[in-house]
Amino acid sequence: MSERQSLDSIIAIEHLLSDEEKAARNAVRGWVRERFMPVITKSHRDGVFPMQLIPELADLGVFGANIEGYGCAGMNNVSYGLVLQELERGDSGLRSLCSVQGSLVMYPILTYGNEEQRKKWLPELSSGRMIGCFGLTEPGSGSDPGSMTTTAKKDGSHYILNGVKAWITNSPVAHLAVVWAKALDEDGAIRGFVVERGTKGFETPTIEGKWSLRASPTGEIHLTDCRIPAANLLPNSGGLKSPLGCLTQAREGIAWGITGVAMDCFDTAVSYGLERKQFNKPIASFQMYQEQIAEMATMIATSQMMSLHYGRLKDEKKLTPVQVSMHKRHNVRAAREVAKMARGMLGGIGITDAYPVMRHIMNIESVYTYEGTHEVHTLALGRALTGINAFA
Ligand code: TGC
Ligand code: FAD
Repeated sequence: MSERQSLDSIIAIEHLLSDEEKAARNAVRGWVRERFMPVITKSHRDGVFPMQLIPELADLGVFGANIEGYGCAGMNNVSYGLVLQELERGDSGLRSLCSVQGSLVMYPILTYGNEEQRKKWLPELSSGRMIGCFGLTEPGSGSDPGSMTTTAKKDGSHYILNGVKAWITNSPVAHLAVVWAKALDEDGAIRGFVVERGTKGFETPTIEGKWSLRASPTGEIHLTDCRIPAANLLPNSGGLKSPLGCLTQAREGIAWGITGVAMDCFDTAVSYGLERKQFNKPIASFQMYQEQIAEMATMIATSQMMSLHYGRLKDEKKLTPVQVSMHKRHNVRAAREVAKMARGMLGGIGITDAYPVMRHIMNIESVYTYEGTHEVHTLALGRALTGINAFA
């Protein structure tokens, strides 16, 4: 036997984190272990999010954690990334809830809203008293959101919204939705609107039959002559770049978060391999098992290093959308490979929920697709690196 080293000690980036960053990460890591892990297997089986935990999440400061003011924690982007990593180590649905709330609902209200709108909604959202959702995708408009058909028609001091949004995280439980629509009185320019639950013509049916992100509520948004006050228009939104700006925030969080899944799969496979014996030896002693451990460790190291680098760039306000595309594309693919290896390394029991790996594998399929599919980010990078736009 030789001395065992931790993956953290080999990656050796701990000393590059401040005490504040480590404290934010450790607080969420402890909460996930003590409060979330005991309930996630049943939540996943039942296909429900443990809504009773939302006040505790708000107390941890995870909603809009990188926003200053309005009751938000005001963390830097590295701390926020580490928080998302720890949430997603628990379950991608848990990280999704926080990503949508912070990056896709609070961020557009902060960035494209006026002060009155910020004061009205941001404290409700940071405290978890309100849950929000983000309606961009439609049944006929996914990777190409510019082709959306949802419309907003000005009618005196109101707008009338019509259309259907599909695949919307949290819509069945949301108190409000940030909805993107083409404004008919502005030559079809895309604008953002806040629609509150209870408004006539606003329905949010659940999408049933999901085998991925089972602990995350996903639904549609049906807008049928839905009449909202004109004051609910986000006045500084305009054009496809507004929703895409929100996606840049959320994609960066996903890139950080998904490595938590890879870390959980790695830890599970290493522990299992050291315990489980075949041919009178721990299976971790076999060369092919060790090769997979080495591959997984290297992918996690690369992902973490990329996250830290891009997190620091974001804190310097230098991070660009194409860098975020590379980050999301790389880290999600790496986690998908790590999780697949871990599943095989657990043998038969790996297909059950006795271990978290199969649940992570199922979840990753959504993460691979949402917030820009793997192929969309490939082409975003291809466009930047060649100057040729393959989407056009
Ligand atoms: P394109 O001509 O490239 O851009 C239009 C305007 O937008 C600007 N822009 C961006 N701005 C900020 N961030 C980005 N990532 C941006 N990408 C582009 C661009 O500069 C331009 O501005 P301007 O001033 O010239 O008007 O637009 P395109 O129609 O060619 O589309 C490009 C493409 C395919 C990359 C884009 O449409 C895209 O990203 N498609 C993927 C759609 C997507 O990701 N949907 C996600 C829906 S939300 C979701 O999945 C939530 S899951 C949440 C969870 O549970 O965690
Ligand atoms: P399509 O765009 O039809 O793509 C199908 C396939 O074709 C993909 O493999 C894609 O990569 C490929 N493809 C498409 N265009 C090209 C191209 N030009 N070149 C090469 N390949 C291409 N949306 C929201 O607005 N809000 C949410 O909260 C939200 N939450 C979601 C939660 C879940 C669980 C899921 C699964 C999705 C969610 N989405 C949400 C929607 C998500 O963003 C879309 O599913 C995603 O953008 C892809 O769109 P699509 O499903 O219509 O697939």
